Amino acid sequence: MAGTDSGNLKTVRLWRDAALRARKLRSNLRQLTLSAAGGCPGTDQLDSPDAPLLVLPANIGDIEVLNLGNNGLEEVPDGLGSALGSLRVLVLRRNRFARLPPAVAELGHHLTELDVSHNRLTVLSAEVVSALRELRKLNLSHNQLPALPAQLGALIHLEELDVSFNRLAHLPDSLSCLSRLRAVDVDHNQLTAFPWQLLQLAALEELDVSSNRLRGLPEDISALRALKILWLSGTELGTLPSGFCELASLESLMLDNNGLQALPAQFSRLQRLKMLNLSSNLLQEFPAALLPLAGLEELYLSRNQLTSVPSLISGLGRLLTLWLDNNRIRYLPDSIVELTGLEELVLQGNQIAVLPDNFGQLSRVGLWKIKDNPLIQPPYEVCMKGIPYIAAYQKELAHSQPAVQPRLKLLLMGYKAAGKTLLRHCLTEDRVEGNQGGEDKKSHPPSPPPVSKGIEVTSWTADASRGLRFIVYDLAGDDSYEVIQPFFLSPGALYVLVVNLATYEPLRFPTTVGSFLHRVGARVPHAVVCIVGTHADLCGEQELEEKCLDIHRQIALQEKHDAEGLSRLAQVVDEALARDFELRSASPHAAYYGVSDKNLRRRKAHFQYLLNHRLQILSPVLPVSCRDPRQLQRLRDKLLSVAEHREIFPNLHRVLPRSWQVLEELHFQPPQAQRLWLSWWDSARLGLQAGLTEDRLQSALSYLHESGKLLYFEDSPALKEHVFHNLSRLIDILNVFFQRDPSLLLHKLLLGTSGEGEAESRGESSPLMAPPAPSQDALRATQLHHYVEGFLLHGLLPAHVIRLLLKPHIQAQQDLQLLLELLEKMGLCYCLNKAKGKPLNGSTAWYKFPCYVQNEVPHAEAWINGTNLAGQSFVAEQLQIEYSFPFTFPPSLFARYSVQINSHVVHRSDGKLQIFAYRGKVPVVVSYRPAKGVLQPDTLSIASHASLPNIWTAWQAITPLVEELNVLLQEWPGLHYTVHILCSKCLKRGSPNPHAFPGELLSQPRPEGVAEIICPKNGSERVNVALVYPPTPTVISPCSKKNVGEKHRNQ
Ligand SMILES: Nc1nc2c(ncn2[C@@H]2O[C@H](COP(=O)(O)OP(=O)(O)OP(=O)(O)O)[C@@H](O)[C@H]2O)c(=O)[nH]1
Ligand SMILES: [Mg+2]
Repeated sequence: MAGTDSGNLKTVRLWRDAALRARKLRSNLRQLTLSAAGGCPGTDQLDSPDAPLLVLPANIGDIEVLNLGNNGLEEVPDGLGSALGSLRVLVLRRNRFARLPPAVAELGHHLTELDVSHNRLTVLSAEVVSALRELRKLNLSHNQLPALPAQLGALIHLEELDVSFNRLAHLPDSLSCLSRLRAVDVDHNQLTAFPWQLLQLAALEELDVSSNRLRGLPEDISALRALKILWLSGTELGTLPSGFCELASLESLMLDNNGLQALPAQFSRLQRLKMLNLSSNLLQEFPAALLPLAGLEELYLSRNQLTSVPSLISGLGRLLTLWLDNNRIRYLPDSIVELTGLEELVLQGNQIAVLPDNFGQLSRVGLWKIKDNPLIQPPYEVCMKGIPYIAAYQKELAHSQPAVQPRLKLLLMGYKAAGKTLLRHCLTEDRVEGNQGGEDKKSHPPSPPPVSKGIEVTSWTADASRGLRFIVYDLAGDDSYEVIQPFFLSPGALYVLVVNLATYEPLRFPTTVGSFLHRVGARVPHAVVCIVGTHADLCGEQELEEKCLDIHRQIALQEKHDAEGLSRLAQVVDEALARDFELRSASPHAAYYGVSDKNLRRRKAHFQYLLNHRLQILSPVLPVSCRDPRQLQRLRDKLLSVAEHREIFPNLHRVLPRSWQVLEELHFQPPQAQRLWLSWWDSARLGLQAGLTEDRLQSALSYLHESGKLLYFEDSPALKEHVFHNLSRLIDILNVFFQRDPSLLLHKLLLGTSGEGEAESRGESSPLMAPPAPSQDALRATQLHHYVEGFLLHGLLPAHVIRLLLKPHIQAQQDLQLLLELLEKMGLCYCLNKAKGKPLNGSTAWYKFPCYVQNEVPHAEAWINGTNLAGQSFVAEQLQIEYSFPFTFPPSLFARYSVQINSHVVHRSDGKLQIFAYRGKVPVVVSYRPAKGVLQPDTLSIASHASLPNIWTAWQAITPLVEELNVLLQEWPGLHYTVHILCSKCLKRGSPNPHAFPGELLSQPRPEGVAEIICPKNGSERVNVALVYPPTPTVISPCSKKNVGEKHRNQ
């Protein structure tokens, strides 16, 4: 019926009543359902030019219920009127009738129910209507009726009338004569005032007038004394007349999506009210008139402007459901815990920082939503887990001495040689580059650039007096680290984007600033970012000012461009939602053709989320010279003040339970401190020592992850079993592979081999080398050089060479195995010649690091049959799913994806931008096309082909790959991307710009009764439905986001 929310809120109870009613009327009747589908297999009834013919079987004179729904009919079968002498119920819904079939009039003297909904009626014939004099139930919804005939008033037995979703601007006067009407639906029409005719219907129990522009209600609405259910959603009401409060029978009332700022004082007279929906209004105060409504069971106040909840709310003792989300509520009254019957409590999107004590009393709450609140006590991680955890936390807090431990994760990001590392040293070691401050810079040129050590992490006690510590992550700027950087970006951190002002120029904004902001925003929506400009000593005063201003201006432009782009896209979704699903599915030209309301609402919600969680960029740009102690001090002070700002980092000052602190200490004590990582079980054991049961450990680990102390990827199925507490060792190991420097790699290998002889004598096998002998040194170096080359060109390394590289980190053979498994789980490499979990039987395992693959195209031999390498046309039908990324493409997504799909494919061959492989015997191609200017965004596509009868094999080949990409993309909750299914016909023709069907269709079942879809690019061409919809829908809608990466922030 009414708008989105009310759709959810039309409670089970209402539906159940309706279903019962329908069954009551139809019990024990002889029924017949006729369908044309069996007669003409494979025809597309909605689009075929000839309407199907239905033939009535003989001897149906005693049939009482006839269902002709869903047949694409324009006329009823011949002889219908005469053949059905006993018919009482006729269902004609979902056909193509433009008028009421005259034959219906012949049934008039015995027909009690008629359903002509979802047709194309533009007019009702007075003659047919007046013949239906026995009718009790009439459904005309979802047609195009501009008016109803006066003869409707002659149907004096009518009890239920549904004329919703038409174009009615008025109702006929005669309607007021239908004194037996119990239920009327006139929602979604074009009424401009409350129809006076309805006021005469004293028997009316259910009325839906939603989505009409009523703008007000008449005072004498009080006449509807029998009314139990009233829908007034989206009717542009600003106030309610006092007569409204006389509707003493009301049990369910929908007033959502109006402009109500208050309720009349007498509202409390509606004592029978059980369900009240006041969502999406303009209430600034909790209406006091609700407090005496002791019978209320469901109360919805979402999306208003409430700032508080009165403590008298505890008087609503029967409340089962309370929705208060998306208001401005800062705290809850202590008495709320007295609502012990509550089953649903929805509080997300408010300003709540502290929950009242004894929350555990609300133990019946099953639906609990609290995300998007600045929670401090209990901490966010605990609140997200639900009431029992909150209860346990509150209990512990009451019995232990809490500790405050302010600590913030700080990430230094930026283009290579921006000055991150020097800045980190100068800030954290209280040192000044060149010692002399800024005074005599001429005589002390900056020291030569040190070789970047890669990513580093250090702890910095920035303010000893307050005990404030930063855990500083220095994320090396070279492209080769892109694939591992995202692992370190987590919510709740302070991001410092470092820009070299000496080399900055406006044209370099996208590479040195813009892309980093996009990246952070895509990974950690709503992150807090400061921009620091280094090398200020090398710039003149005016130059400095101009460059800082330019950065500032371009950031604002980029933000504006992105936000406007998103708003426009959200608007298109809104427009699609405003149209009926049927209408949207009637033409493939329509935006979001065939996409279900549910998928559209999800998409809308995601746009809203993206718009509400833009980066928090703290301006202005802070210029600094690492040679000037005063400027460094100013920057330190600035970072401290940002960290201390309670609105920016409310979590920093929260009180933590003692057990969390003990847990942290235990992780960093020997012997576990030395280990590279702990398994989740090891951590759980430490948790028990600290007094944390297993179920409460998760929150503590999430806290340690967010505050930078360790890495714990609770949302990654592959990594959540590990707790990475030994950060510097983990990072050292990762750096080994991503320092793309041949001489350094060679050096490491040579160092690695130097102890080989000892290893041999201890009986460890070394497949690569014999014991060192001076004559073999040169040979060995050449061989190693060869491996290094292969690595940097093709990303290939054999296990024994990896072992040499990791020498310092490996004590035993199994260490290497564990490390290789870890690299695989992180999606950094895969084993070329080993099936998962199977031993290699002595042969050398080769590992492939896709981020190093340099060859432009894969070796084409692997790809045969119907090849489209050079754009020739295909013999078979081609399936292609295309993901496009209009704002930013996640760094190294292609390389990560390349690893992720390995378990699904065989005979693969990899290029820098393409992978050819097989799923069983079916070929698949994954291609990445980098952006070309603003008009052509980055795209990633997955394709396969097969003949039409076997097209399911191609779907089987690509569907798991699509699902895998959807999972990977959930690591980027702030990313906007679109998914499309490219038109096979266009692809076959070799069209450079094939039509794109919405990717949401992948997660929807094939529409019933549709065999072909017209391709809008070439209006007459029909695409088989099997080329657009997969045989079984995918589990995750490609465009929906679970926000997995941010789960504990957003559930
Ligand atoms: N004159 C001057 N030189 C600086 C300043 N900051 C950094 N440098 C120099 O700039 C060069 C690059 O600095 P790094 O700190 O290594 O840059 P980075 O951002 O860590 O680089 P990557 O680790 O490769 O991403 C070094 O030679 C630094 O000494 C500064 O404020 N003034
Ligand atoms: Mg550096």
